[in-house]
Amino acid sequence: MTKSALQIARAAYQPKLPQALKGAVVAKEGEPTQSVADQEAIKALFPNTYGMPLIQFVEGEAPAFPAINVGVILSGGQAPGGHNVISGLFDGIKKLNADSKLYGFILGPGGLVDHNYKELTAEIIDEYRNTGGFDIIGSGRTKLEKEEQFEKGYEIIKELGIKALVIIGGDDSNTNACVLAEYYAAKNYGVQVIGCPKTIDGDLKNEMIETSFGFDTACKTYAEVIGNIQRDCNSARKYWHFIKLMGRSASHIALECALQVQPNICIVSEEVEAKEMSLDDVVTYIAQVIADRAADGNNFGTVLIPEGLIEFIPAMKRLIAELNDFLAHNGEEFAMVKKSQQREYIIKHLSAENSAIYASLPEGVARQLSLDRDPHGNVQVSLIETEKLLSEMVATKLAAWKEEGKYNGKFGAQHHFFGYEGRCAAPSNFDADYCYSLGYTASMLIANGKTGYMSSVRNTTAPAAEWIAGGVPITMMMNMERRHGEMKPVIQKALVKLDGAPFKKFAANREAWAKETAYVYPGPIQYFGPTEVCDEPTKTLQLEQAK
Ligand code: FBP
Repeated sequence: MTKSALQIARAAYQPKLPQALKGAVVAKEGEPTQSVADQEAIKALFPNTYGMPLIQFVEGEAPAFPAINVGVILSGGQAPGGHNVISGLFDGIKKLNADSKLYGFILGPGGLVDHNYKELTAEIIDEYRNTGGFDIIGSGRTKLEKEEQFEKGYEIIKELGIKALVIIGGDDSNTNACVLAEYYAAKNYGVQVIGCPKTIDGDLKNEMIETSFGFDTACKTYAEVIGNIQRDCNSARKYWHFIKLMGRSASHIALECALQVQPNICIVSEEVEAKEMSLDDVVTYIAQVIADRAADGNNFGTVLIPEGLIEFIPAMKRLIAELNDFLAHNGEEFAMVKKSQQREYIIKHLSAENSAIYASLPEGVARQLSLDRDPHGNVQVSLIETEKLLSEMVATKLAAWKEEGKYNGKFGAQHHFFGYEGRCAAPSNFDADYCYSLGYTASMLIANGKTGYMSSVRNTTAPAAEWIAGGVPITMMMNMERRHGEMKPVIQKALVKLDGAPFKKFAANREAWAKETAYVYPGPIQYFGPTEVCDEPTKTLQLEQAK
């Protein structure tokens, strides 16, 4: 395989570990824990894994450890640093005993069920250290939730003599990891299950999990290109750039990028919902900023849009809910309708309120809303071109204002969607270190016989040597939520908090950023150089952790 010069140099990078993990490690147990809500219900569902104590690893004397076989799964969307979680896990179990083995299940949780795996040897691991992507074993979105899947998985686990399984995933995958840990514990199968917090979306975080891995690198990658666009638009001064950013429901990525680049506009879905804004309110807000800048002679700017926005606009949410229901029941008939008549078909069948909203949408967006749902029955928000929807509607409003003499600028729009570009970027130093530490910590949780825990590394705004490594019982992060019409135990999703420091910082500055051209150009991620350039955590983490 031909490698770039950076890849070759980067392979030699030794990720930093917390001081406590550098030598022999012992587990210090804290107080028993409780779930964040619905304690009785969660306790009843997880009798074997509920209430376990928090774990912190400290330096100490560790006994000799027998060789163990461990399995690892990458679950869901890619996030920079996944390969380092695996190399940290590999180095950890090898340090415990050089005869330990690591097996990777291929293409996500489906690999466990289908018995599709490969042994990850030192040669393979060395090829992937500090690289982006999940291609070492691939990833997938199969949900591990049925008893027959757990039993199929157990067959191969037994065959390979696997003692512990590490599931690297987001909130849903870690919820499933916890259900699996409980199942194997209840059956006395002697298989431990450990989770690792992954997702570029940044929505798997809480008191004990400061950030999910990949968020740092993905945001820095997007912020680099948004910065470049800002410099371009400040040079040509003729375009408004509408930039949609990945992140599923939560607006963490858009907010973090806004804090890094100081755009003219950033929409935060959670605020739109809290203020019960309509689509027209959002369009009016954007158009007003554009008109105000035009009055100052500035016919250019940037608008950041979180990809989940549409679902947070109350009226759109109602429309999508009815569409989901309608398509679930009439999907076959709908598929038979000629493409050119599908729009009319939907308009005819929806309730009056939703039909009117649907009819008012630009054709392309209306079509995207009626496309196939994902395996969980959700609209695939990354396929909806919200950036075009907003810019078209803004253009219409500005044209009307022009007629009324309220606007006399020129409006030219460019559209971008940044998502996949950042998910497999080579991990920043932060993610390389954080991920390696998470993987290494997972090996220590395994060595200490733990199951149903998520690997946790805290104090992450301090230098890596001062990070605190340990484990958090996954049940501690759970509450009951309605999913597909049933109450289910799930890890609470972290949306942007409007009273949190990152949003407050943005809200305090946005008026100035709208009017002035206060762009910041973060430039590309740096791997070699001064620590303040190479190791800086996200603005979100810095603001959240500032005591
Ligand atoms: P995870 O939640 O699995 O980490 O995935 C994150 C994400 O990148 C979202 O931001 C995005 O909406 C989605 O995956 C896209 O999914 P797909 O890769 O299936 O197109």
